[in-house]
Formats: sequence, C-alpha cells, structure tokens
Amino acid sequence: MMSLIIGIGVALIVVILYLIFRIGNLVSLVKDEKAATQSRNRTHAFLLMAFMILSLIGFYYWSYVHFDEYVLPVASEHGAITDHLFWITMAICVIAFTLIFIVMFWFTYAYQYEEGRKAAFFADNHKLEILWTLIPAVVMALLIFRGLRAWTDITGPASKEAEVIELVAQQFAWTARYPGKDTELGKIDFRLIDASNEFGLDLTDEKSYDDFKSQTLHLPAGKEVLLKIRAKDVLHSVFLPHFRVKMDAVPGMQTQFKFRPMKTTAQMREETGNPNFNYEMACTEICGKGHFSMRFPVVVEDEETYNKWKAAQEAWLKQNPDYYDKYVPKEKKESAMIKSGMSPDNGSLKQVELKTVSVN
Ligand SMILES: [Cu+2]
Repeated sequence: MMSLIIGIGVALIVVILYLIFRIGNLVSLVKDEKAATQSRNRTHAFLLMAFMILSLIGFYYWSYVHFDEYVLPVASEHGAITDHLFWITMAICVIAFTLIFIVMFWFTYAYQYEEGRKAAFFADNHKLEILWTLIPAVVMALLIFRGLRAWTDITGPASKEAEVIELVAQQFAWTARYPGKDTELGKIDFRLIDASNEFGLDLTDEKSYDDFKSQTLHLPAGKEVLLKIRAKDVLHSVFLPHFRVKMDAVPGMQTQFKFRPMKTTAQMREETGNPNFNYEMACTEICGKGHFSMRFPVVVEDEETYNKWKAAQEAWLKQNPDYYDKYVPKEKKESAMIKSGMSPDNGSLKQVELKTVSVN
C-alpha cells in the first residue's frame, strides 16, 4: 500500500513538472523571447534547488529509519575493526557527498543566467590545486594505512594452535576438509581428483589418513581459525557475513583467511531473539547458473562440543576403503589403518563383500 502511494506521488510530481514546463512554453510565446529565457532559467534553477533539498532529506531520512538493517551483528574478533574502518570510510564519503551535492546545486541557482553578468576566468590557481590534491591524498593515505594493517592481520600467518579448515569450492557446492587428530591437513594433488576423491587427497602422505570431509562448517568459538580456500573450476568466493570474512576461492592457487569466531550459534540466537537463527556461508562470486545454491551451513559451538563433534567424524579413507587398497603404499598401510580408524575388515575384505553383492 505504502509503495502504491509513493508511486502515485511520484507520478503526480512528474505531471506537475510537465505542466510547469508547458506553461513556461506558452508564456514564452506571449512574452518576448529574452524574458522567456530568463523565466525558464529561473524555473530550472528553482527546480534544481528543490531537487537538492528533497533528495538530501530523503537520503538522510531513509538512512536513519533503515539504519539497523544495514549491518548484521558482528560475531568475530576482527569484525569490530572491519566495521570501524567501514563506518569511517562511510562517514568521510557522506560528508564529501553532502558538501559536493549542496555546492553543485547551489551554483546552478546562484549563478543562473542574468543579463550583463560575466563569468570570472582564471587559467589556474596553485593554492587551490595543492589544496584539493593534498586533502584527499592525506585522507586516502590514512584510510589505506589502517586498512593495510587490518589486511595483513587477516591474511598473515596463523598461530600454531589455530584450527585449520580447508574449504573447497566447485560449481555449485562447498565441501570442508578437517585435518583430523594430527591437526595437519594431508597433501593434495589436483591430478588425483576423481568422482570419489573430490579433494584430490594424496594417499602417499600420512597426514591425509585421518582427514575428514564435512558438509557443514563447524567452528569453535573463541579459538583462532585458519581457512585455507581453493576452487576446482572457476572463481568462487567465501563469504561469512557475521564474521566479516570474505575471500576469493581461486582455481590454481590457495588463499586463506584467519579469524576468531566469538559467538556460538546458541548465543547468537539469544542475542537476535530469533530461535531459528543460523549462521551461513555463501558464495559471492557469480560463478554460473547454480551460483544461488552455493550456500553452506555454519555451526559455531563451544570448544568442548566442537571437539566432541570432531572426534565423532569418520576419516575420508575409512569411508573409501577401495582407495586404501589401491593408493596407500604397502609400507604405510598399517599407519593408514590406525590413523583413519579402519578395522581390518574395512579394506580388502569389504571390497570382496561389495563385489559379491554386485555379482548377485
Ligand atoms: Cu560459487
């Protein structure tokens, strides 16, 4: 209903403006041409001033009323710094925008055509040029300096205790890989990727034996997390809005993002008053037709629950025993069995069972 009223209002304003224009034209037919031009000029100058005032009121009013919808609650440590930087930049832009907007329209009003008035002319003005170069340069330098510090912190090396998680993007899904008990991700090789080995796990590396796959991103609250990000086909982008995390997933290279989630999903439900609240991760790079579906559920738990969840997960190798038979080197078979938590009947035995079933 509200938008209908606004629509009708806008239509009426357009009709009124058209009528004013028509009246101006008719008047110019009756009066002499010079006076008519002057009158038209005055009308335009007045309309431009009205546009300036109405737009500014609209801009400030809208921003004020919808302010709370602009930002999601922050749930990470560095998020506060990112937000601070964002709002400083926004404040500078709004001040500059308002000043330029007012001056621009004021000039069209104050210096409208008047008979006999001549425009001032000067070829250059050093003082003015130095001023309008120096002020933006200093402001930009300060902003970039602060931004760079935040950036090096986010992309810098993580501490040894950091929880390392790999996020792999492909058209059109995310997969997460956790390092398992040894807390180190195993080596990967893109040439090893196939229908089952979607990570391209290199099973000659012992660190890969306990790695496990997850279709939900579990994060421990209060602990540093290092996301290692890669893409298998085209550009994708990791976006965790509540944590102020955004990093491109680039095919052929690994990117990373370090952060510390501070609020569990349960705490966030309480804070937002929404019992159905869930964090989520999205892809923010238009990566193809199914881009919209690249949504990944995120759960933040306290460290204890998180560790319990981790301990309950099955290693990728345990779920794919035929890879144990085919790709784990002989001398590492025992270590692979222990690290992946396989029982002796997982490997070759299960293979035999499967074959029997398919024959039948
Ligand atoms: Cu994508």
